[in-house]
Amino acid sequence: MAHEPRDGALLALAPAERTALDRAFELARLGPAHGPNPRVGCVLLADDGTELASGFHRGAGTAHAEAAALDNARAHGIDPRGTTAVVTLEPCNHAGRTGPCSEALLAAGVRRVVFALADPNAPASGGAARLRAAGVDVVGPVDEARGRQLVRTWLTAVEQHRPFVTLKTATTLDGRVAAADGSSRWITSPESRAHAHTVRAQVDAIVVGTGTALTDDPSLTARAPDGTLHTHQPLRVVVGHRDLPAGAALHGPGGELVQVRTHDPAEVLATLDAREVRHVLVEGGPTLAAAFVRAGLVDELHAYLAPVLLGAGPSAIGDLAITSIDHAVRWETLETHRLGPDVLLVAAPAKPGTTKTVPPGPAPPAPTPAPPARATPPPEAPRPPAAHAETHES
Ligand code: AOF
Ligand code: ZN
Repeated sequence: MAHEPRDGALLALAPAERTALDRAFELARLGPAHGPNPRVGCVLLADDGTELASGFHRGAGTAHAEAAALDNARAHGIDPRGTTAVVTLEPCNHAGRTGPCSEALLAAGVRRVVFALADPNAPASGGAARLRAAGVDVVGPVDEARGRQLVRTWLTAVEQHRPFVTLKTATTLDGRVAAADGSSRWITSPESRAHAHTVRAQVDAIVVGTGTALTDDPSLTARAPDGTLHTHQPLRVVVGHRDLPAGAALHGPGGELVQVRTHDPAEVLATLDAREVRHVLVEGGPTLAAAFVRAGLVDELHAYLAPVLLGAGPSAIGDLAITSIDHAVRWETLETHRLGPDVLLVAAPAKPGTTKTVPPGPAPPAPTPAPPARATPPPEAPRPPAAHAETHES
């Protein structure tokens, strides 16, 4: 797609447009993190830069952010003609679950459109070109990095045709998930477990192997600390061939239960992709976790580390067929958070060539300091109360 030059694209915006873009990103985050569609925010500006109306997308089947902003304007008796629409994602150009935003913006007489990220979703893309062809002043993409970060799980689905995978581990300092006798309740702190539940409430599916399902009899629900179920319950996916007993907790209240009778992570993800699952949380056990790591199908690691030692017992990740440190699977730490006595490490697969082991010999020159870990709050932690009840997860 041909667009305006990217370098300095943000700086070329009017200050009011840059502020409006920040606000559009804030609004987008009020939308649900789960679901098939991306989070999108939109602000309508008057010629003098004042915000006239705004909107965000509340999930598949509801109005897109641009349509929500136009509706919001009209509901307040504001004529959107001549306004500038500032959007986090390129307006869509397709009639899907709702009508094309390009046409809605044209019909409303919007004069200028600024967007952060081009829409890579082929069926929906082309909104910028359509608007330009109709004489609208269109500027974008102006902030691809921020735009991609906001919708990263959805982008994985659009670009790689599979859900984004977060692997969760909850271990002792020596990487164990249970004692030698199999007892495992509880290794991590209540704070860690509460955090893990807020993550569950924001994903589309939780995936475990049959081994874990049979041994631990988990319910795999997203719960508040008092045990009440969150409004959104992810799909509960059990991977493997063995049947679950009729009385398994997984048959109890919670998200839909799906069994995928395979040991191939790619097949699991293909099955879930066909159901428009965008973000899966793999919770174990060690065999399934190892299969996802070996297949290169983990995008993000959430490692909850408790200050506990066991010295024996199964570890979080099974055999990776690695016999030399040269072949270690290395990660890049993105964030660290303190959760009561525990630490949560959020990591992504290291990019090739960035984490070579230091060869023996004289000490290398001191490295430039790493950028500071991102600020709290922890990822996917409960957001501040949203203005709209259905988007507030707790
Ligand atoms: C959204 N919300 O605010 C915008 C989207 O499933 P549909 O028919 O609603 O279309 C979803 C696609 O539309 C989505 O994948 C993206 O490409 C585009 N833009 N989607 O859900 C929005 N602006
Ligand atoms: Zn749209």
